[in-house]
Amino acid sequence: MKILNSVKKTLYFSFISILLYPISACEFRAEEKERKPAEEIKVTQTMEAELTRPPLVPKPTAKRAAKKLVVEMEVIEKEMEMTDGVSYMYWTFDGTVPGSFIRTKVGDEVEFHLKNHPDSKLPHNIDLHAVNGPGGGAESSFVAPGHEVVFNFKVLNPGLYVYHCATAPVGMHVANGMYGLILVEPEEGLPPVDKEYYVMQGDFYTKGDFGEPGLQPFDMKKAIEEDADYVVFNGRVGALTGDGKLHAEVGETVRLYVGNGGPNLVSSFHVIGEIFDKVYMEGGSLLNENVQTTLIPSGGAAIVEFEVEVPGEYILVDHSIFRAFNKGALGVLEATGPENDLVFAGKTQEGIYLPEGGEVQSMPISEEEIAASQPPANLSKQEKIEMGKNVYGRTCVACHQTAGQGIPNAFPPLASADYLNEDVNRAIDIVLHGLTGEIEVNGETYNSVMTAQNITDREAAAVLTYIYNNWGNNGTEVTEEMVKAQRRSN
Ligand code: HEC
Ligand SMILES: [Cu+2]
Repeated sequence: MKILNSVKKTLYFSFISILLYPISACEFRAEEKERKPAEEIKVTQTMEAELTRPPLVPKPTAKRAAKKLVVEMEVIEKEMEMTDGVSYMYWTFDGTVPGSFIRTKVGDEVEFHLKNHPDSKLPHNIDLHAVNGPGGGAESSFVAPGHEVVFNFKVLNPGLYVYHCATAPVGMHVANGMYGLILVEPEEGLPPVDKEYYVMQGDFYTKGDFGEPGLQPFDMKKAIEEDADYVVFNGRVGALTGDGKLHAEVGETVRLYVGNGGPNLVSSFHVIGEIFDKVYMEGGSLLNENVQTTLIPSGGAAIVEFEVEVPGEYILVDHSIFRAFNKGALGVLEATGPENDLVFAGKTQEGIYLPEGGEVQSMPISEEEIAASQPPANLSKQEKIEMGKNVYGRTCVACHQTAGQGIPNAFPPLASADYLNEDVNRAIDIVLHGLTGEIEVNGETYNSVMTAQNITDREAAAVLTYIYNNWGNNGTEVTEEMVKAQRRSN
């Protein structure tokens, strides 16, 4: 009886479900009707795709219908500058790192032509993350030097996607710069903004350390160990600084298409001084708001948007911050236009903090006061030593230690230092301009970086005189004129 009962129940529920099924299926279809499946979008016209070099982005697609889109790309292996005095044999899509930006919209049927320049040494291919199909096109696009292949795909999913070479050894092709971005806009297009830019991070592995001059070959061991020498935006140190700065006017909305080619490192993408009003997380459809730093995985992307409220320089960084200041992951967006004191007023007050008295004094401001606070010129040797002691305590002591003894393997000694006593002009030069590379001090090798010290000529003369007249050094007196001469000679 019990069994029969449960069978009845099951039958009953099945019956109900059968009754309900057509209704829910109808509802589902109704929803689908509003958003036509991308496969069903018909294309009639053919159009040559506009491709742009970084940091530029092609025109929005909002105003056009889906089309047959012809993309022409060429693989070029070429030597380019990594940073001042350092070059690298890059492998590229269209001669830039990252490769050309491709802008499509849902429903587009892409006819992709991939050429491999006859001067190339190796075959290459392309895997586009925007493709639904084996290898993202990699298998169909394998192309030998001096050949061209054509393959076709329809873009179905809106989003910002990475493309990259996927020829073995894949890691090496990616590490040499073979990546870029393809944008698939939704049917209605992305909302309009004032400025759009294309930025892509990548990590590089070279035989020599950061800054070591010459043509630097790829280092497989460092790549496997993920020990990057360079982490950069748009293929090289300084691609987005100086002449490469990005621009916006105050009040404009900026949209950055940010990718990460890797091959290894995840980016903590951040713009110093700005908050992302919107982030299309991982380049997909999920919109986040009010974001400080967004993660961009290797082989991934994000679209970030912000309005610029105040003029000034906004610094693009990977907030894994040593990468920014020591490996190159730094760019600049310069905003021009009127100040807005309500949003940002800059430093409005600085006083001297006196905990005991609780009294806050203002800093000297008049020129006379500044002049009076400055020590007079033509100091005697003894006066220089006194002033130098003070300068040393403010600046050099952090690294070279209180008695100039240094720290083994990190900071060379200044006490009884043969290197220091050998050449006074060289020592002046080090204080003014910094020092990198291998040196030997008292029989020990150091290979590190001393940054240029931001001190006046008078302070430099004083601090060096102090050092030369202490801790067993040779008693040299350094004059302001010697420092000035050294500054001029560089
Ligand atoms: C941030 C740490 C740091 C600070 C601050 C610093 N140095 Fe250095 N200094 C170094 C390092 C590191 C080296 C070795 C660089 C290399 O290996 O190429 C060095 C090398 C030197 C040398 C040559 C080597 C030697 O031992 O004679 C002199 C001279 C020197 N520093 C003087 C100064 C003076 C003077 C100041 C302050 C005005 C100063 N440094 C501040 C880190 C520092
Ligand atoms: Cu390749």
